[in-house]
Amino acid sequence: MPIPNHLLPPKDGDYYSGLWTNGVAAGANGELLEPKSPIDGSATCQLRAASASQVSEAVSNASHAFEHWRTVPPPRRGEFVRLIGELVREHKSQLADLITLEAGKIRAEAEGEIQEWIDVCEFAVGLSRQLHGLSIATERPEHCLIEQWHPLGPVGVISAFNFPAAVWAWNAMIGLVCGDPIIWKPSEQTPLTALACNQMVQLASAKFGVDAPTGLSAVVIGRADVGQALATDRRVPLVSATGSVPMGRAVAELVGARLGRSLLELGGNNGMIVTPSADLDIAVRAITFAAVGTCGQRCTSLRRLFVHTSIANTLIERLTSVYETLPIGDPREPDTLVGPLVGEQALYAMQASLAAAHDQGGTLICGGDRVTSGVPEGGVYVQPAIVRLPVQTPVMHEETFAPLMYMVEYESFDDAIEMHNAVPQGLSSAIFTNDVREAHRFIGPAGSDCGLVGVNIGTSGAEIGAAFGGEKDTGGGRESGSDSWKQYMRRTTCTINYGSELPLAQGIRFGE
Ligand code: UN1
Repeated sequence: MPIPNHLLPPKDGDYYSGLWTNGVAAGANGELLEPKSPIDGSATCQLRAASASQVSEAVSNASHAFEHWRTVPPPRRGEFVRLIGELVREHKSQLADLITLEAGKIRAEAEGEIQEWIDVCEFAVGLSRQLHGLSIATERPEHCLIEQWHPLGPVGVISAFNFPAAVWAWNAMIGLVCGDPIIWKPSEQTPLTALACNQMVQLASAKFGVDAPTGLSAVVIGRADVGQALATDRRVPLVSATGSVPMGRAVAELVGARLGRSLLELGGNNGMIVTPSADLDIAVRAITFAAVGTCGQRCTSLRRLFVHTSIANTLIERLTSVYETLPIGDPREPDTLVGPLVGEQALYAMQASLAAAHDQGGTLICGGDRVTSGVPEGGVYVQPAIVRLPVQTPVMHEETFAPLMYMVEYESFDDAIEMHNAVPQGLSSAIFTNDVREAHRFIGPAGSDCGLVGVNIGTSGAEIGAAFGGEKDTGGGRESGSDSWKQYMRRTTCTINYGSELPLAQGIRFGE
């Protein structure tokens, strides 16, 4: 697959640099990386990683850029993000090519991911005129009490391979209008996408002029120690991390130890309840997209299905017939719906979970085998699997990042909710029902314990306008829309005395 070179920064000899700060390659001196395309296992590029000690340089440049950027009026910062959005629209197709190459996403989903970036640009532009505080009633005469929001400082973003552009964009576009420079540690699996994203910001910077310092956007590509360096640096007041629970825990501990802020979007183990009144036509479509889309490699992918006994066999039959005809293969082909897993490790994890489910009394309903014919050689392709279990067993408490969905029957709605909530993770959830009582119980305080709760939709594919994130082991963070922007700013409570007396709060008299 030819890499669209005009999108990427120049190479340093044979290698791409894994360190970009102040708009230039800054002599990365870490190990040499050769990421493989999930499509066919071929090397996508050679890249010299940044070393942990080089993170400090990117943070210094970002801190310097912050000194100016925080003083630029927010709507003008919005103008900068508008320019980025225009460039992304222009390069949508080529950016999507890079996502397909590096993450193995099918075309429609890769374009959808870039659309998510465009959407969040538009949201951020509007937001740039709405970073509002409050005026609060004060108990003192001739006083004024207001809350303001100010830029926070350089924001560290750690992201995963499966959303190599959008997750950074949620953080970066919002952070930029809030007045914060962004230092990004992307996955080592998807460096070209990250470099191309950074190019868009640099191009926008060049158009925008001096108000947008080049240090506003940095990329530091490297191993876990690079993320640790970012998490440890006191000059980075907020670290937003998306990925596994162990990674998030490590980041939170490092950031917490220095009393910084972390924003975590970690694993999901998402469930759906399908009730007797469900519209099975749309349920089957929603389940299929949520369970097999992105080859089951979204944090919002559907992994646990709780189906009422009265409709379990019908639903399983309908799902099986859809699963049997799923076009699996090269994600570049327009008809493919299921592309590759990211690599061999993902296949082993899926096989291990299938074996554990079998040992725990599960029956394989369909799928689970590696596909070797009709797919590009060198990639890891699998048939999405459904396993039926008599009860929710320990394997169902774990997130397996693959197209593997467990199904358990229920009789009472209370049991379904209890099983649904009985896992450590709490990202996304859904119910299919036409019963208004069930729907409201599920979205109510004693219903789903997740951050994302859907009725008659699947668990994946959230819009950018609302807050995105989840509870429990998912980490509690909220990114993207709604009031998530507040995390990228610091709040000041200002009390202004415009009188000539000095009344103290709480009526205290002090030496009068
Ligand atoms: C992720 O998998 O980390 O809701 C993010 C969704 C996408 C984002 C997924 N908008 O499925």
